[in-house]
Amino acid sequence: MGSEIVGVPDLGGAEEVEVIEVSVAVGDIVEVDQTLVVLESDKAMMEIPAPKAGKILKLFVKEEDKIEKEGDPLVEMEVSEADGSVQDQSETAIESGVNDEPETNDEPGASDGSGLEGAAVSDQAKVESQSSDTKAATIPETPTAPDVNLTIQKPADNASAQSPQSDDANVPGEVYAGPAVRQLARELGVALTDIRGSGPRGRLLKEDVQAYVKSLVKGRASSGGSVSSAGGRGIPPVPDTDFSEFGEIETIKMSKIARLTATNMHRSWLNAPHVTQFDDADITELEAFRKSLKAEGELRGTKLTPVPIILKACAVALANNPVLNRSLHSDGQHYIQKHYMHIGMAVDTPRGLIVPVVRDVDKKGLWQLAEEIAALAAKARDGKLTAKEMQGGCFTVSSLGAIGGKGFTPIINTPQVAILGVSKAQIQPAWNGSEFLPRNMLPLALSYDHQAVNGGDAGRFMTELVSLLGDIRRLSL
Ligand code: CAO
Repeated sequence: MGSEIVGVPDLGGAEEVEVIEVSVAVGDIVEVDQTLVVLESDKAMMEIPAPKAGKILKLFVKEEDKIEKEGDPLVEMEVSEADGSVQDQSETAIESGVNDEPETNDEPGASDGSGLEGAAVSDQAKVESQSSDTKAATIPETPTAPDVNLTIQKPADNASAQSPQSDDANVPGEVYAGPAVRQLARELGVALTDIRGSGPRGRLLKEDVQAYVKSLVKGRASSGGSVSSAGGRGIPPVPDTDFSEFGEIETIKMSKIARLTATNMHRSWLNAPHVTQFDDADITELEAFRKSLKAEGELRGTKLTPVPIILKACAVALANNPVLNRSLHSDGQHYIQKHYMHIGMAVDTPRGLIVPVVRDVDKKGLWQLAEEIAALAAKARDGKLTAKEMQGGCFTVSSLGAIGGKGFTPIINTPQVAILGVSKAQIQPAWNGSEFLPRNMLPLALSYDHQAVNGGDAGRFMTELVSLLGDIRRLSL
């Protein structure tokens, strides 16, 4: 047994070097390459690893100490005599996405104009030290100059930073993490930039990576594993919060419908790139017509609300714009064009949101639709819908008209590719070319899946829908 002092290595000209972490304590048994101390300069972060296995006898530095010069002692270790060789500092490696960093780009976060700010926070583009200033000019016998891993924190400005292997590329901002942590993150397939560091100055520790992965696994499990992170950076989970710290709380069990709705909304939101298009339909004449049918409705025992008329208009607009009556095939190569016109209708019930489907809307008259809608809504509220009555929709209408609001962006009921959100109609001044007139305007919002529907398709559908609702005689054309 003998003792050995691990000292400050060649700093490659770095200035204002500070101890940001002492990773061991006196008495610790350490493995070869285990991090002893972490230094940070204006340019880089350096992990000082144990050159050999052994026991920590003495610490010469503590966190926030300033390093005076190369060779200053950091740690004294007890090591086996048989293993007492001093390591050659020429093995020093630089971990960086860059080779020759121009001085002008030294500020963390500085843009290089490539749009890849922060991309050099790469742990993959490993460059063995070749330039003379990164090698030790003199290797002191004692203290030992260990292998040093230097992680450059500043942004890249050359092509090497754009290595497709870089898990941090394209992500602005600094990442304070040593090579071992980066290695771990790489092995686990997580991006360092998604993880919050709990070490000094926000430095990422192995424990942070492990805790992050645990939380992801937990998040996936609780969402029924429906969240796919394949090919992307995954979805950072919302951290658990103890709300009782801030006041009185109560934990309420979600109903099955609420849980299903949450899963379906989450899946739709994540799978369909949503675009929402807005317009207002002038339903002044429609409303006059509807009111004129009130007495007849009473005789029939049916009330004609705007919803059956909106469904009918949607069926006509869908027939003329069949792109919105499609679903995407799961093979990613085909569309499935539907030649039937079943339209879902969102119903607000005390147990949650339910969407019964009105079948063959295109083939039915307004009174029949009104009856079916009222019957389905009643069944939905009473919990008496059959599974079949909720299946097979091509498109959905969600009407909040009776509740209020000027507009909302509905979430598509996938695998459908579009949904219409209807808000409360209101009298608005409308310009007829010579004067403002009070008109009853119905706000509409069409959300569509931009994988299947283009803006032009949606625009044509919406324009036709507005025109149909503006003059319902057109429904019969
Ligand atoms: N603007 C102004 N008034 C409207 C309107 C609109 N867009 N839509 C309906 N109304 C009026 C109706 O004309 C009726 O008034 P009158 O009695 O004076 O004629 C009144 O509001 C009540 O209508 P209703 O709700 O009984 O019937 P409906 O056919 O309009 O709606 C249904 C049926 C099932 C769609 C509705 O009851 C419902 O549940 N809506 C909520 C849907 C929902 O929750 N969507 C959100 C999904 S995402 O969370």
